[in-house]
Amino acid sequence: SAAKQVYIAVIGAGGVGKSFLSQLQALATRKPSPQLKLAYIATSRKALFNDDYSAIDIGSAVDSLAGSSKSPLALSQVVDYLAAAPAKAVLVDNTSSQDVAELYPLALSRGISIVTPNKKAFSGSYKLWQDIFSAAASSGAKVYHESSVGAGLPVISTLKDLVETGDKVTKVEGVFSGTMSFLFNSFAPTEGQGGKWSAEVKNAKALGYTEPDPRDDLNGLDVARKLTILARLAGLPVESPTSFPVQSLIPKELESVASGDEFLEKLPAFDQQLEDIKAEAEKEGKVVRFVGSIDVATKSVKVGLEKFDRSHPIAALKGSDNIISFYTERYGSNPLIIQGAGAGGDVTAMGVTGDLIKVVSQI
Ligand code: NHO
Repeated sequence: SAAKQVYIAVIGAGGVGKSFLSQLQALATRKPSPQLKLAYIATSRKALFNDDYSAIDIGSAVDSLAGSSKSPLALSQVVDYLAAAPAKAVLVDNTSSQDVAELYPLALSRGISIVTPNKKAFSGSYKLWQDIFSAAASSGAKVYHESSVGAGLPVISTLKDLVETGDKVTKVEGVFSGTMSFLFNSFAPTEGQGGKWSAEVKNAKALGYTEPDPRDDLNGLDVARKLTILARLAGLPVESPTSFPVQSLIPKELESVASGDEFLEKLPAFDQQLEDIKAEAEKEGKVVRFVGSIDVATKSVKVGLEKFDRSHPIAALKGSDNIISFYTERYGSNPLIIQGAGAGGDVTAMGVTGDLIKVVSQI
C-alpha cells in the first residue's frame, strides 16, 4: 500500500521555526517514513501555499517564503484549508502568538493535530486549556507541547508518564528559565565573586539569552507560565500565571521606562538591591537562585528567589541549563531529576520535531 501521507502547516519561522524546518527536512528524507508534505508556511507578514496542496520544498522554504508575494491567510482560513486537505494535517505553531493559540480548539475540533513550543495556549485561562483538551478528546486529533517547558528536555512527557502510571507527584521544583539560570550562575557562582548584576544582564542580552527587552525575562512571567502548565498536568486547576505569587526582579522605578535599552542604561543604579540579597545568602554559606515550585498537597505554586546550599544540584547548575526535580511517592526521597540546555533554537525545535513524530504515528 502507498505510504501514509501527512500534511504539515508551519506558522512562525524565527529561531525555533528555522531549526524545526531543518529537522523536518532530515526527517522527511529519511526512509522508510510517512510522506510528510509541507502544505503551508507563514510568518506574520508572508505565506507560501498551493491551492492544490502540492508540497512546498522544505529545504528552500525559508528562502521561498522571503520572496513570496502572498500574505498569510486569516487563521480561520488556515483551518479551513487544512481541514480540506487530502489526508490528515498537523499544524506546527512556532510563534508566541496568543491569537494562534486561541485557534487550537477550532483546529482540533476539525481534526487538525497541533504541535507547538508556544506557551500561551497552555498557560492562559483555564477555560482555554479545557477547551483544547476536550476538543482533542472528541475529534481524536492530537496536541503535544513538550517544548513549552524546558525546551527539548523531556519534562512534560515525564510528568505525564508519572501521572498516567499512577505515581503521586508531591512536589515539582527547579530552574525553568535559561536566562535566569545564566544570570544567577554568573552573578552568584558557587566559587569566586561573580559580576555586577546590571553587567550580567547586559552580558546575557549580548549573548542572545534574553528576550529583546530583558524585562520580559526578569518579570518572572515566563517561569510562571511554565509552572502553570506543569501544575495543571499534575492535577491542579491553576487559573492563570498571575494567580499565584511571582517575584519580579525589575526595580519598581524601572517598570515603566519606555524601552529595553533605557532599562539597561538605568539598571546599574539599582545593583545594590541584588547585592544585598546575595550577601545575605553568603552569610549563611548559601547562594541565591531564581526558582519555581509546585507543592501539590497544599496546592501552592510560587516563583522567585531562594537560597540554596552550595552543594545543592540547583546551586551547581552551569551556563543557561534548566533543572527540574520531580518528587513523587514512587521515587521517595531521591527525586527524578531532568537537567540540561533549556533554551535555544535547536534544542527547542527538537522537542517540536519529537512531538511531530509521535503525532504522525498516532493519527
Ligand atoms: P521568534 O524568533 O520571535 O519567531 C517567531 C516567528 O513567529 C516569526 O517568524 C514571526 O513572524 C512569527 N509570528 C508571530 N506571530 C505570528 C502570527 N500571528 N502569524 C504568523 N506568524 C507569526 O521566536 P522563537 O524564539 O523562534 O520562539 C518561537 C516559540 O518557541 C515561542 O512561542 C517561544 O516562546 C517558544 N520557545 C522558545 C524557546 C527558545 O529558547 N527560543 C524556548 C521555549 C519555547 O525553552 C525555551 C525558553 O523558554 C527560552 C526562555 N526565554 C528562557 O528559558 O530563558
